[in-house]
Amino acid sequence: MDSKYQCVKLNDGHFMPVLGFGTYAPPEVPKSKALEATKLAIEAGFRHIDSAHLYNNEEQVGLAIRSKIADGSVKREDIFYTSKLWCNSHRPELVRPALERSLKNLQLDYVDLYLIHFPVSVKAMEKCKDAGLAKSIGVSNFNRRQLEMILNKPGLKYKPVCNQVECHPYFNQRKLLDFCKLKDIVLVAYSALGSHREEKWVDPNSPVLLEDPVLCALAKKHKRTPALIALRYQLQRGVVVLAKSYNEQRIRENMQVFEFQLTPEDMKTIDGLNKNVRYLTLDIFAGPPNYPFSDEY
Ligand code: NAP
Ligand code: WDT
Repeated sequence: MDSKYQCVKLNDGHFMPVLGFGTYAPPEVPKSKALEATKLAIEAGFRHIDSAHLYNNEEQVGLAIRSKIADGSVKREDIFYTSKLWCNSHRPELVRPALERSLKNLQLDYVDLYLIHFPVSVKAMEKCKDAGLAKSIGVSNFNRRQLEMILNKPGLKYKPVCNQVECHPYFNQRKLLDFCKLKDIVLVAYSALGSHREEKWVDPNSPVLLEDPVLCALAKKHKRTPALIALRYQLQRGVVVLAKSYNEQRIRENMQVFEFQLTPEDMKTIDGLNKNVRYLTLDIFAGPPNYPFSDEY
């Protein structure tokens, strides 16, 4: 059986825990909940924590991490913390100051991973790694063409270690996953549990992932929950998976992903659910060349 702190080795030699804690919540949720939930997540055994400048909670998430360090539960090096560069700081001279602002909010010396939240340029990110402010750098919401553009850049110093994208049984990213594996880039799945349906960017008519009859039947068979089936599916296909919850019981439940296994037939069954349902689409970014979601993958 898998160990609780299972990690993947990134292409720059650092390690990333395969289960991550998602910290985003809609703006109407009080920020104090991020503090509470992140502490509960660390207590439950999460060691990979995903946030971003955009989420406006780095102060609370940083406080949670530091308080679990202060009470002796974990050391800084036990935690893998991801932040992300938002679009308002894409100009090269704004990148490092943006990371330094995140670090100041967090009250941490470095982040483990710094992602470009939405497709643009890279050079200034490499300098953050060289300065030790980010142990690793990666990207998010990049399609294959955009990844290739980066990988083919003359003088590229560091390959992105990961591409964090929407990925779940209704949108399983098989082709992008194969491409990433070929290039030794880890695919990190967000909205792996079907995303925040209450948010304006999620189509209310889209099917509810965790109510899927096939996932429910598999949950019954394994005496688990549809959420655990959706998380386990990703681990067994080599995807690092994020799970957001601000609820103590569900935070604990999600750690059970290491306690059972799906059969190869179960995996095939879940593969069969793929049906091009993307929960996160952002029309305001539409238009070439940077909009990532017009290409097939
Ligand atoms: P998600 O992980 O798909 O979770 C969706 C909802 O599922 C949560 O609101 C949660 O509600 C519920 N849930 C959690 N565990 C459950 C369980 N065991 N049973 C039933 N329901 C459960 O949410 P997400 O925020 O879309 O994605 C996860 C993280 O990925 C984010 O928090 C963020 O860190 C990252 N992300 C990144 C991007 C990007 O552009 N890079 C985009 C989206 C997300 P409760 O809190 O009530 O439990
Ligand atoms: C697609 C659509 C990509 C929510 C929207 C990016 C929204 C980023 C989260 C996030 C966007 C966005 N989140 O964590 O739930 O930039 O608006 O990371 S977004």
